[in-house]
Amino acid sequence: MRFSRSSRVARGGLWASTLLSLVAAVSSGAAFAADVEPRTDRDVSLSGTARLVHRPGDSKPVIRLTADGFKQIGSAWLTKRVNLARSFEITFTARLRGGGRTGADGIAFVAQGIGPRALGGWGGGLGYRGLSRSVAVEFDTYQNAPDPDSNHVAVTLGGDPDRHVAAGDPSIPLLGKPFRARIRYDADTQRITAHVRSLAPGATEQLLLDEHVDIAGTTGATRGWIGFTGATGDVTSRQDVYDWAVTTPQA
Ligand SMILES: [Ca+2]
Repeated sequence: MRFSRSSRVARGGLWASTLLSLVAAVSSGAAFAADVEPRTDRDVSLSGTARLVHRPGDSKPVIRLTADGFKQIGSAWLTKRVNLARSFEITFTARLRGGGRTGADGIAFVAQGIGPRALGGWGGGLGYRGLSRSVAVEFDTYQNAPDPDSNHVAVTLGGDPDRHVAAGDPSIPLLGKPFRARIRYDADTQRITAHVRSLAPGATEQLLLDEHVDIAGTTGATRGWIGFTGATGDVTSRQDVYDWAVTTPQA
C-alpha cells in the first residue's frame, strides 16, 4: 500500500517535473532545451583574467581563462542560470599550452550556487578553490602536494582541490594538444561521468570518472551557474575552452 502510494506520488512528481521543465524551456529560452554556446559577452559572465577571444574566420569565440601570465585566475559562467537538479551533458574542447615543457595549473568545469562573478584561488586552486557551494571536474596539469600526478582529471566538492572524491588518469596529455571532453550528469541516479579523447581522427573516448555526486545538494541550488575556471601560479599556461555546448542527454 505504501509502495503503491509512493509510486503514484513519484509518477505525479515526474509528470509535474516534466511539465515544469517544458514550461521553463519555453519561457526562459532554456539552457537545456537546446544546445547553448557562448557567442557574445552577454552569454557568459567573465571574471579575473578570463576573456572571449574572437579568432579570425571563426564564428565562435574562445574562452581564454588565463593568458600565460603568472598567478592568473579566470572564471567564465553561462549567464543563464541552470537547473542543477536536472540531468545535463556538456561537451567542450580545451587547449592548454604551457610556455615550456611544463604548464600550470589547469582548468575545471564547475557547477556552483554562489553567483555569476564567482572566482576562486590561483595556482593549484585552479580558479575554484574556496567556492564552497560547488562541484568541480578538474583537468589538472601540475602536480601539487596532494595530487597523484601532473596529468589527472578529478571530481572535487566544496571548492577543495586538495581532496579528490574520485580521480582518473587520461591516456592522453592534457597539456600541449587540444582535447575533447564530455561531462554528463544523471540527476536520477546522481552520477557524474567524464570522458576525454584527443582530436586525432578515429580517436576513441576514455572514461575517466563515474562517481555519485548530488550536485543540487552540494551547491545548495536548484538554479545555479555552470562554467569554467582556470589558474596559473609560478608556472604559466595559456588555457582556452571552445566549442562549448550544453545539451539534454539523449533518451
Ligand atoms: Ca595541481
